[in-house]
Amino acid sequence: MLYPIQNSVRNKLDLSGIWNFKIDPDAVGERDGWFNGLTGSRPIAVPGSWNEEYEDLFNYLGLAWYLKRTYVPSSWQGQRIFIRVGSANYYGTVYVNGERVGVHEGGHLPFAFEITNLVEWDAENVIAISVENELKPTRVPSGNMATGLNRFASFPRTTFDFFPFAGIHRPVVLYSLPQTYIDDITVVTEIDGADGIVRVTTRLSEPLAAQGIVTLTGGGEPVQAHLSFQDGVAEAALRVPNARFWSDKDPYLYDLTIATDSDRYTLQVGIRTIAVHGSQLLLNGQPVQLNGFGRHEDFPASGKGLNLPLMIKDYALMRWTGANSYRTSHYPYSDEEMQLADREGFLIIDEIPAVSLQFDTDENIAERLRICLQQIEELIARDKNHPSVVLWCVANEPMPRNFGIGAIGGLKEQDPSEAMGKTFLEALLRRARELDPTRLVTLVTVMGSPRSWMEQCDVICMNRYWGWYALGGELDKARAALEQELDEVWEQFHRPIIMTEFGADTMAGMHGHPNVMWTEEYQADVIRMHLEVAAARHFIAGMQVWNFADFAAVQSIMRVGGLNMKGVFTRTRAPKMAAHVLREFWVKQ
Ligand code: BDP
Repeated sequence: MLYPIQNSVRNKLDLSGIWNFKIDPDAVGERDGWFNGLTGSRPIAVPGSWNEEYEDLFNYLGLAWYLKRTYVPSSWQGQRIFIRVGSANYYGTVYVNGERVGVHEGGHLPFAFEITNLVEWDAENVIAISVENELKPTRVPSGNMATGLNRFASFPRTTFDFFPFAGIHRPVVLYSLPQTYIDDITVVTEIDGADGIVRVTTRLSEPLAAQGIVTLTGGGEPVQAHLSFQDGVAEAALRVPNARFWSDKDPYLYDLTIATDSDRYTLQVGIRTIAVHGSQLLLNGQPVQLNGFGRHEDFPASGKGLNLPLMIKDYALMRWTGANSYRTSHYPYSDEEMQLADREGFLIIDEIPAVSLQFDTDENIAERLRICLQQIEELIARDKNHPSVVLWCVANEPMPRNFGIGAIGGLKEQDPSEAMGKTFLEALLRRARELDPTRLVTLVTVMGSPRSWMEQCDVICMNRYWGWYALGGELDKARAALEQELDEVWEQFHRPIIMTEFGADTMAGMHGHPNVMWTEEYQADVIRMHLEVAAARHFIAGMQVWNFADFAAVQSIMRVGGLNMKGVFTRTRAPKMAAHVLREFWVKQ
């Protein structure tokens, strides 16, 4: 799915701003024609999460309506017009001038509908979007169901540890395209000595025979190839002599332009390869470490809404710690984040929203599998051309049925959901590999889950809380347990390991001597211990601290003030002591 751009042929109109808003707890809006206008509405920001904007809506996850009136520029007449929603969490329905144009299920991924025949050219158009984020066992991620963690009752009843923010979280744009347009581009790069090879597959909106040109600019002489479309598809391979390869240290981007008789699209392209060799991850054939964080799209007032100044600040702070990588825990981040990662040289583990998958009833499992496969397809369609994305992650912490705090640190007996989970997870890994054989594929495991779930991963990704949920306060024992587990996993799989989570909740400003749990000193010690253990092991290919910043979780006895405080920065981005420890290890002098 190509990101809408403005150029000499294509147009876009960003509808971000203040919209009218009204909740619809009794779901009468469709019957009563709310798509034509909202009475008694209040203002709301798009993008944004309503839970952060209005105190009385903090816990509201039901149906709500957004409405905006806009002219469509008359210069767009004769073109095809689309509406695109960057993310509506969880279920969005779009109406244009009273017509229901489409629905989308699942948050954090964009969707678009053609609306050419519905546009009014001489009047304002009424755009309405209804969104609801009910927590249900059949959704991904799931909610309102029994889990091993229910004894720590939380509200709202998620199965996952972040606040289920609701709303339109990314921009809504109208865009125009020519009658026959470039519908999709897939770029695959290879390295041949000093040269780069850029393979480009382009698909038109119609299955036509046509001609075009692909041009790569940005390094010396432009490189061009002719495109001959058969049934709407054309392929070309460009050889770039003495190419400048994209990496975290030199994130060099070329411009790739496809031009046909009617359309034109420019994409930023990085020439790079990613592979696993023995215990190492290789970027352009050289060993690389993925050091950084698990993060969240989360901030006061904006919630999960796209927040551009925050994005810039977060990248600057990550750089300041010396990080070169993060995981989009626990859902795809915005298009704009991925573009910035390309430009700033971050190596991304790109994850679908499959957090805390449960293996309960056959019906629920079948439904979740359908949604996960859809999410993998949509994610890869959106992000396949980003050089920053090096790994697809198809699940975070799928939950063994016997999971419980008691089992953390060692689920020894056979879990009843092991076989079921393995079949499910391997179906996801397989699908991701089929759709993109050029990247690595993984899933992230929880402490105590069956090791067999890791078998088909290219890279082993482990979340481990030695020194926090297990052996808290006993860092010597925690170190020994961590060392033993890492060594065992290496012995079993002989594949690179990335610790995708480790850390400790920490109340900023709380200090202690001795360094007890929750103090800044304790978090600094936990992180130092992990980085030392990793440094002594050749098979560790990355260390990602949980979490970059404190973030909104649900209310529970585990989460002071409703926050997960494992951030090395506070929610408003002040560093804790641990941030300085990261600099000691990661900032190369
Ligand atoms: C892991 C989850 C993450 C949580 C973290 C924690 O992957 O979402 O926030 O633990 O408990 O289980 O802090």
